Amino acid sequence: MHLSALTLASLPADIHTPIYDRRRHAPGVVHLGLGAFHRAHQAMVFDQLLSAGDTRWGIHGVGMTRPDLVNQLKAQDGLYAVRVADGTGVKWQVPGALWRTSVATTERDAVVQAIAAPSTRWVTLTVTEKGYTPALGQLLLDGLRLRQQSGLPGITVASCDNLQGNGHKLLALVKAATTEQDTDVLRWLDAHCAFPCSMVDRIVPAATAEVLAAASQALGLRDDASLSTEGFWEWVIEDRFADPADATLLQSAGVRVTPDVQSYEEAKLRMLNGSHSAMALMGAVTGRPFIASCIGVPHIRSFVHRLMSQEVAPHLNRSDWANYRDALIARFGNPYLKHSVHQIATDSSQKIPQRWQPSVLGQIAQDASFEHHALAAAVFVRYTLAVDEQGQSYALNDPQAESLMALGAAQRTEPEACVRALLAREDLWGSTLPQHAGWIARVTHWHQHILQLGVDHAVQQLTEA
Ligand code: CS2
Repeated sequence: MHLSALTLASLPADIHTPIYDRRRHAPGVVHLGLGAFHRAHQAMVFDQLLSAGDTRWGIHGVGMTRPDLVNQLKAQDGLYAVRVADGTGVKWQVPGALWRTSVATTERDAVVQAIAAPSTRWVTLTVTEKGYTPALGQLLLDGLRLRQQSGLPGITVASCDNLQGNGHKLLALVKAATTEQDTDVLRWLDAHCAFPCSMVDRIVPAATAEVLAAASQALGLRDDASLSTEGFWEWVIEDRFADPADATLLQSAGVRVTPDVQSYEEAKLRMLNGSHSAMALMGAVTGRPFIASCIGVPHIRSFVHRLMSQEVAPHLNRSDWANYRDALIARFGNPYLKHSVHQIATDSSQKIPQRWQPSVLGQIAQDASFEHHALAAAVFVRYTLAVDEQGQSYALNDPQAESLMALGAAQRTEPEACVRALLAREDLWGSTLPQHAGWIARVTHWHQHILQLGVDHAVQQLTEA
């Protein structure tokens, strides 16, 4: 038997389940990007607000591309179990905030109607870095225009993707979709809608067979949509809401509301995500499957510690960065997470710009060393060969996969030309680094070291220096 509204009552008593009525009210939130992250992060914040009796936080979840996941969730009435596990213990919870589901590619009109529904007060998004396309701007604009034309109140549209200034980027995308006929909509958008920036954090790996098996054991029911996460979560959001009263409400659920999210965004993208990308690429090339297996290696751990302390922290506006760093290293080692390096290496071309570039530029401006980032970039070059150091091939899952692999293909025979060609890509490295002789020289140096002696040897040498 599956987890569903009907079987919910049969769950063991120690599993936290929704106690509120999930059918009487229309959803107040439309979420675009119904992946693992949202379901174990914001959906659990909204679950808390619903549990406190505020019926406006039910979610209409929209899968952008994957009908399989949406169908599974539909079959389970939007219910799924989350294992929250780390050094402090293991517990299971079934959040109940997901009330409706759609798939954007096949049910676009339903999504537009949902954005324009009278009950909708928020749209949240986790569509990944590569999801910020004109089509997304158009989808949101169509929904917002319909709201405006129906005389409905404005809403809060909150981007929760790992992009610097995500709210500004999203608003720009929506505005870029407008035409001359949209002057009223534009005026209404500016006056009544809010696009706050936000930083979200919780490590939520894509589910594995191990998690699904553990879920059916814990629940006594089959759950094809269960997830595993850590106890830690953070949501820092800019104090900019269509309904200003939402600030206090979100705070009551543990969300940090602040006038300035930028310093949190920067620290998180460069410390957590920057280290993640470096470890993921190292793991992919050395054949270590999970982040925990990478951080468990003393020289990789030392590399990550030094990357954050020496090259990232000097450019952050966060005085508690040493505590933040140590907490991150502990989180990376969480043995329950089984966070696949290939999952994090996915879309590296879209991630590297936010995660590495600002620290390297900061170091250059201060005439300081960028060796750790140069080594990470060299590992990225090696990664484009699509075969690990044991000879196992792997797929590059990236919108730029084809062009990256073409540029990196001959790196064993023409290493310098390949490094140059990959470092010349402004979409990854911006406009300064492709011209910076010192940067190119150091990446070339580490790349040669890696080809001759391997990633571990290079990391060891750098961290012992
Ligand atoms: C990861 C993030 O997949 C990735 O690129 O770096 O998903 C990371 O786990 C989250 O941002 C943590 O909050």
